[in-house]
Amino acid sequence: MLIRITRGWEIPDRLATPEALVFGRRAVLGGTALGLATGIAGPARAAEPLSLPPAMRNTRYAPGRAVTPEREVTSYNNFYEFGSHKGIARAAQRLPQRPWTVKVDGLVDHPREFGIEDLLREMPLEERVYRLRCVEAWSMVVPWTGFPLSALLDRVAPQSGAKYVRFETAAIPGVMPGLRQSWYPWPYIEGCTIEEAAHELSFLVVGAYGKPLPPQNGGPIRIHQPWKYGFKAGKSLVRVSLVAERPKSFWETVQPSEYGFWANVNPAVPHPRWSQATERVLGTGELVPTQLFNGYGEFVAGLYAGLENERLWA
Ligand SMILES: Nc1nc2c(c(=O)[nH]1)N[C@H]1C(S)=C(S)[C@@H](COP(=O)(O)O)O[C@H]1N2
Ligand SMILES: [Mo]
Repeated sequence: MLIRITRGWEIPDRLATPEALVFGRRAVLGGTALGLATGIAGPARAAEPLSLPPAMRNTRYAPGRAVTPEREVTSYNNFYEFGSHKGIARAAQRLPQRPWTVKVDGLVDHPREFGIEDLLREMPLEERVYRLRCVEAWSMVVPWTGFPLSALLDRVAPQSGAKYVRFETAAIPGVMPGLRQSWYPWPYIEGCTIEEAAHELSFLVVGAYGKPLPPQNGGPIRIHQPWKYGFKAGKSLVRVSLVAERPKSFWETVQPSEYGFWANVNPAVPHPRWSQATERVLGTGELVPTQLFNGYGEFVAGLYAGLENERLWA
């Protein structure tokens, strides 16, 4: 299903300039804008404007839908650490983006703490236009810059006992007002199997729209596995651990009857309180049919052979 995406959203200069060059320039501009925004909104700010190295688009994963306008993606967010509503973008500007480290540890031969700048320099950056389908039945299409999770795992050499990957995200009380909602099991944890983590589609995201990933979208680094519901996509990662036991996620702890470990998108399996058959497209408001594995079945269905007795869909 390789449908050419609509080009109507693209800015005119991108049509006339090689993408890598455009992204290089836009990254610098975007970084400056973000640096200024951060300076206005909060006390913690990077002295240097953030920037993102240029990255070529990988066209293997055509989204089959138009890219969602950037302003929608950066202003309609789920990030409970900043509040349990969609309008957290401004508050999230207080999340310091530099320095930032991600500890990669657990059952690995070479545990290491990576600075975000090390990752930007060392990892094979590319752009992928992925869909994101929230369990709340809305969706979006975003050009993310990032690198395969497998590239990070290769660096630390997982041991044979590593069966799962646990993602831990930032929890900074002075910066994140949502943490005062003490009935939630902070920090926000997510996880997947080692096979899912090694899959080519599992992507660590460090940018969006050719610019550094904004804090409200999980800057400076988040995970995205586009065949799963959006709540699996932990934002602002601080630790990635290879473990023997299945991690228990934030939402699984809060409401196990509604949110499980696998959470693969399936239009035929309703949420206990609503249908998952269709989704509302951010930006246009259009209602479209939801696809099995969010349309990525040709890539990922094989991961689940023999797991039919698992609760794969919620
Ligand atoms: N740390 C953290 N990560 C999170 C969340 C959150 O509340 N906290 N919300 C999740 C949910 S439910 C969704 S749909 C996506 C939303 O990503 P977006 O705001 O970039 O669209 O982030 C996911 N990652
Ligand atoms: Mo979500």
